[in-house]
Amino acid sequence: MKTEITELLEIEYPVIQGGMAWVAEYHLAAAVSNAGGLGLIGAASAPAQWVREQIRMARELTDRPFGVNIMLMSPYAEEVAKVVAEERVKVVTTGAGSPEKYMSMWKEAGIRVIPVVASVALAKRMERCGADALVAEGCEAGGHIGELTTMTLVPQVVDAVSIPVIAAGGIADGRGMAAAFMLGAKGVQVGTHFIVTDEAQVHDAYKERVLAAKDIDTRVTGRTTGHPVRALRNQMTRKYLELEKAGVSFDELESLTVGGLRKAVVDGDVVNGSVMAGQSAGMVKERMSCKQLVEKLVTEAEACMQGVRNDE
Ligand code: TUI
Repeated sequence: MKTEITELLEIEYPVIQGGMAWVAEYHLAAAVSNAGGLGLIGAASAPAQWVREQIRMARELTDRPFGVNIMLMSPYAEEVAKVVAEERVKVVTTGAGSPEKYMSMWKEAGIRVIPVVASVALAKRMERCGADALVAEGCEAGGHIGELTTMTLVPQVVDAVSIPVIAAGGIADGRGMAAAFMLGAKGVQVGTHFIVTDEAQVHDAYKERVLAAKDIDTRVTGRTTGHPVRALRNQMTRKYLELEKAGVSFDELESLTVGGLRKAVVDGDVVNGSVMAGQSAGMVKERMSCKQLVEKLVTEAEACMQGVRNDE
């Protein structure tokens, strides 16, 4: 399946795995890249040395291109930005901010830079400062989100820039992938479904919670604090939303979520932890390998697009 994204990234299929904090480590990234997509190591809030080790371990498992996602709110963002340049990682994606100040360093290192954006304004700024492509992430996604849905964000970003756009948020099967192409995207980024893959080093309780999720099971905490985060509902989200409604301080709210993602992913505490997942969790019903998931997405999307043609 050739698109501007497969050409740019030198990959087989235009499927990028989300750079999910704690979930996207080197086993997952290498498995997705070996399956013909683009695997990402999620640097999240980890120190630079951890990221360097992850890059090197991924290289032991795959000869194919993979990337690193840099979470720009991380206290280590600057050091991690240098590490990916030193290691000459093939692709960098960024989230939760603007990577403008690192752009020239990355371009000089020959890195393909793909910022994740949630608005047209940031998309245009990123194109001006040299981004090779963009991920337009709608608020169906899990974790830290913007305001617009994928359905409305993707076409507006596509119209505003001339670099290729990858759609993210709410995409978990070939129908979603085909729909993204209809909106003008040249690839998709999938997060939630990769959580339940065999290669994802995620506590089984987290995987089971995603597999059991119903359509209306996600909640967004932090809308009032300026840090909206989507996760599966549990005791933590219930408490957070109650306190948020009562107008308690930012620090008090934050104390509920500190270390919460680690608690869920590593310890399997899906009651008090932060079980980040997108709205597509309701469609994720089956465990499979990364290879099976990438191939399922592509085969279904192709069948979908063929079906549309046959209906004409
Ligand atoms: O970054 C994400 N998703 C994330 S980051 C994350 S780590 C975290 N952990 C605990 C609490 C909070 C975060 C979990 N999920 N997605 C990409 C994304 N970026 N979504 C939205 C944005 C975004 C939002 C505003 C990007 C830029 C922006 O404004 C920047 C500017 O300067 O205009």
